[in-house]
Amino acid sequence: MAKSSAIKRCLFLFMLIFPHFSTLALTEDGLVANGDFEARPSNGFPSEAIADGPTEIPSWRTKGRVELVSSGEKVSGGMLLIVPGGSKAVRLGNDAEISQEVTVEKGSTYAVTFSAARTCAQLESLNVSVPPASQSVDLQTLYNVQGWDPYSISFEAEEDIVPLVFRNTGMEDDPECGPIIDDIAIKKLVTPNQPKDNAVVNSGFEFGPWMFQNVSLGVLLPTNLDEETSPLPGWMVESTRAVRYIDSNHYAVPEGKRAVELVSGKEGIISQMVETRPDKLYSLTFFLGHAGDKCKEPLAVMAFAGDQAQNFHYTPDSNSTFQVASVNFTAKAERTRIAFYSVYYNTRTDDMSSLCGPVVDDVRVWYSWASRNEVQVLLGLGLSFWAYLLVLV
Ligand SMILES: [Ca+2]
Repeated sequence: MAKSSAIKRCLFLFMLIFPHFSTLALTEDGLVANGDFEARPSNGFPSEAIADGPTEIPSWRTKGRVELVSSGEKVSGGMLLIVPGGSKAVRLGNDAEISQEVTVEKGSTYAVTFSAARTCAQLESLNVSVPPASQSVDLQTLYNVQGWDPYSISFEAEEDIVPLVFRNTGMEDDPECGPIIDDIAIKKLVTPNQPKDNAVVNSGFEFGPWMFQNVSLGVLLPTNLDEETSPLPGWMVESTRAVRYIDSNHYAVPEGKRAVELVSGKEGIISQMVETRPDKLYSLTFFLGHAGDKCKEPLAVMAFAGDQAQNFHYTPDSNSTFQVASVNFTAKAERTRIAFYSVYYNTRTDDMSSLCGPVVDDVRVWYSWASRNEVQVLLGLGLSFWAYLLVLV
């Protein structure tokens, strides 16, 4: 008797506590609640036209003119609306926004991946914020011919529950203009441990934002000048245009499963400040490759290490999609900037408009066998040894 009542009491306590736990459960890596907008509103999808009026979007709060759009739908100009994934997406009108609360770990850094398309040729941009962090993503540049791209931004969680807000800050004359967004996912970022023999953090780009297995477009990383909160831990995108984060499921990746494709010419720069010791001689080595995405050659990168800059052309080899390149430099300070950009503006040979470029992976900065001074001392010793021998003979 006593035993069964104890069990009942436990069950009761469990039932009391469990819902509490479930509301506090951390948002898992991957799609946020109804992040693909495929969940059916209680009054049906607007295309079913049962009732006029604002559409409720399950799991999201909306402000202003937010519409659920369907693939195959046309705007008044006859242009087909682009729906990045599945059959539904949302379009944000002037000053409109959608938001939902996500449960995160205070103090941790998260990357948000989302797909976006512009609907009109005008300047369109999207503001993604997790207050107080906020970032505007420029949708003006079409990186690929499909008309949409996945993007990623990042934030540091200042609370355990934070609002994730997508807002169209634009003011278009045409109410049918405004960015379309879809496939919103979140991922908690981990900064990798640093190996002893390499000063570069996240040297193989294996740590980065969420990527959808079924999406073949990579993820664009827009400007991010804050190395502490970067969707690509350790790295900054310090230029006006984006670089593309690519995966080995859809691209030729030199090392591991992820790499970076420099798709914006001189306007797409990735960089990192690495720890160095002044006056020591270092080598920067990296893999320079072709993404296997029909990118038209020539491909070349400009690599920077401290005060050294060197240009490397990708020379195709039938056995490999990448080659090793290296730059020697003498560190001048405790921290040295390394950076890469694409020398050319490349496009794909099949559509002549999708942007592409050289791939960089497995970036290493390590001590050369001796510092320049030590080399000079050794050379000096060698010379005096021979001079001594000559004198003896
Ligand atoms: Ca890699």
